[in-house]
Amino acid sequence: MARQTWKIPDDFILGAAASAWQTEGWDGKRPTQDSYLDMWYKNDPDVWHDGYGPAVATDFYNRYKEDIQYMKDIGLTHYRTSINWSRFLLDYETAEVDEVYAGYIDDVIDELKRCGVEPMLCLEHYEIPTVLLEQYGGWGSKHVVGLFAAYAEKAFERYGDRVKYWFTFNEPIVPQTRIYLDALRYPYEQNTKKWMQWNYHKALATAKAVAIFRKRKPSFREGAKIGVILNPEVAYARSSAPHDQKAAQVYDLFFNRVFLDPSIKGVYPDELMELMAKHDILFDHDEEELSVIKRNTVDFVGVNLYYPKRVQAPSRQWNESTPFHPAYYYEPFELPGRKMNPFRGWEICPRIVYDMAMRLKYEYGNIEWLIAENGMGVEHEERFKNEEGVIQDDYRIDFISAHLREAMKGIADGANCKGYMLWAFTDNVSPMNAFKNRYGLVEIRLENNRSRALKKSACFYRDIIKNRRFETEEFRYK
Ligand code: BGP
Repeated sequence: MARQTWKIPDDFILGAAASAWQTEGWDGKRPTQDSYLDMWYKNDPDVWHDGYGPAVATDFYNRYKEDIQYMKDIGLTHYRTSINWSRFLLDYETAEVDEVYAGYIDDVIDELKRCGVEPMLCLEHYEIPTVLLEQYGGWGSKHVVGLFAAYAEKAFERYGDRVKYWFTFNEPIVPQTRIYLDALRYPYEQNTKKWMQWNYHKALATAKAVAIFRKRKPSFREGAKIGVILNPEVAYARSSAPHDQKAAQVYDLFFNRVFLDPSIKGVYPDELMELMAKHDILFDHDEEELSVIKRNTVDFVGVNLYYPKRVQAPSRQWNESTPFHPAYYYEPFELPGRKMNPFRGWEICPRIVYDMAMRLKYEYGNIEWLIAENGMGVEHEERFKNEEGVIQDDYRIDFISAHLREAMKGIADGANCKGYMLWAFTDNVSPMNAFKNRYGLVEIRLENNRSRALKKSACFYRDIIKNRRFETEEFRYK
């Protein structure tokens, strides 16, 4: 097969991502500062792979200097993590800052900058404080939206002089989809109306944070911008038949446009409003809130892209006593011969990057965006070690190259894609899967006091950052 060489624009971001709760560990955390993830792990440690959870994670809280040295060595242009809301404040009602934790974030930012790595901060990567879930029902509450806005303001105040790239949420749809739509996560309650209320309040919280950010912006770093990281799943219909097309279109409304449209266009799609009313899951809202959303759309978007969503028209009868779930309108379709990552159970389909790029170009005003996460989690990577003990993760190199190639094709066709952030910088803790599937450029050796070691992919990434070019084999899409 012919090899192709791809040139990467000089200003294209080539970074890596992580989050607070998946890396930091609990060292220094006060007993009152549990996040949702901490609470879930404490209540249900057995559902976490090998019983390992966020308690120690990668111990980034103590080892960030060492990790940032690796970032410098690889040459990452940017590093994204989150501020842990539950730890950043001592009092969530008054937004009193915890100086110890805030000082640690100061140090991380300064160290990154000293090493030539631009920090990106996200305000919530599922780290809602537990007490807000217990007292107010979490994102079901309008009061919590206000508390988030107050927290955002404190974070902007503290770090706005040094941090240029801000995000309100990472994948805001995910926790409530797992909790209330599919009842797969603690407290395992199926409640579609709550799911939609959480979706709405997070869109509103983004708009409120954007409004505060814009007010404060003159004192910020030049070029500072605020966005949200979404995980729209490129939805492919099984066929061109109208019923399959409709399945994909409805899937897209409930899972993608529910955040894309309010965040970028400032309005909800009429079709979605109608469907919500029809199924009695319309969120509680008023005109003033909708106008806040309308006036405060994001500057740019982060898009997490891992796999496509393939759907077909439902073939089974829906039992009328089953609570409404968007799956009323679709069922998953498995493409025969699809290429899979068997460890995560996700289809590998690099074309999603190009298709998303074109969608943002034509349907969302060609807003500036970046691939905020893309990566490949693999189990038992130790079997790929060479004689020197370096993991030979050629599959990850192929995976990155294939997805980057689609980004380059998109840019050639006018996409406004500004960067690629690999998930993840080091191996880290996944919800429930913990350290089962490894994603990092840098290996974490749990058995050896969590020592770090570069994988082969880290050297590949260093090369492409330095040389601004990479090669791929041309292959046909599945
Ligand atoms: C994204 C999340 C990340 C990360 C990643 C990998 O959805 O934003 O936090 O976990 O997926 O998925 P997983 O950890 O479930 O394997």
